[in-house]
Amino acid sequence: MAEQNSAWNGHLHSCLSTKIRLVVMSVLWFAGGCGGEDRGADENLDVRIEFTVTAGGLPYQCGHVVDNLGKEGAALAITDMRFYIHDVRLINGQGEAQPVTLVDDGVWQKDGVALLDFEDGCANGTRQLNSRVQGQSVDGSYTGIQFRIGIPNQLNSPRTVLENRGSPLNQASLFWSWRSGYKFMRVDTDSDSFRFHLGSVGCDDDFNCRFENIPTITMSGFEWQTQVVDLDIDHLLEETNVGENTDGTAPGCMGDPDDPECRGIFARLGLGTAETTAFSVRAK
Ligand SMILES: [Ca+2]
Repeated sequence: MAEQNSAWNGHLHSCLSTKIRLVVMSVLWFAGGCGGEDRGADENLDVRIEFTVTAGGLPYQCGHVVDNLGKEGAALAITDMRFYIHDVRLINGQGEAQPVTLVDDGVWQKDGVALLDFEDGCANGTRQLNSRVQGQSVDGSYTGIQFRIGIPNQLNSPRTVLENRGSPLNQASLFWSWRSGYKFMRVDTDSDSFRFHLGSVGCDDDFNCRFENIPTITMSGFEWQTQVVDLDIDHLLEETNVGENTDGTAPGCMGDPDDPECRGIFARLGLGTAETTAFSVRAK
């Protein structure tokens, strides 16, 4: 009986070992398959798209005072300047858009989202900077670009736990604990009465939002090898009185389209009927 048990145990052990090996091999095969999906079969073009931010006609510098900002010409230091983008596409001469598959890099890119970070920790941000997104696309000649600002709605949630998200989706300073969901773009100043945080607003528990506030930026005449995408803060704020906040509203613009401080900024980002004028194409 003991021998039978031993034989049976031996058979069970051997059988389990085989099964475990098969499971491990399947997992490895599956993981390899998943890794392979990062780069689509036809995606053999390595793409690097560079961004700049301009303020007062000069490259943006964290904490430096910019004169003549907004409708009334205020002087403010801009102390945070970060935004997420996703759904990056290059557009060819026939008007066809090819996705750029962003590579997870453990810091700036994850799950198809990239964080562009132009502040160096002069106030509440981080020392690290990032001004480019990297990925793969289908080989070809491209003359335009499209991308969306923010986080895809399916990655956003009032219950999002940042600790489990990985960088760059784990930044507490880019999350609205008081209203839920991510801050898609964060522009702070040294004035308590003006800051601009873009995000989805009016969302229910399933994150169906009255205003998703995810702008789509499309630009023609863009060649990624020789040109950059520039965000001009002067243009972003030019229709807004940044020196004074409307009574009874959040300081500056916190994503509510009905807030007078949001109207001009939303129009400049192409939210609504206008095309963006805050973003433009510049030579490298
Ligand atoms: Ca930073």
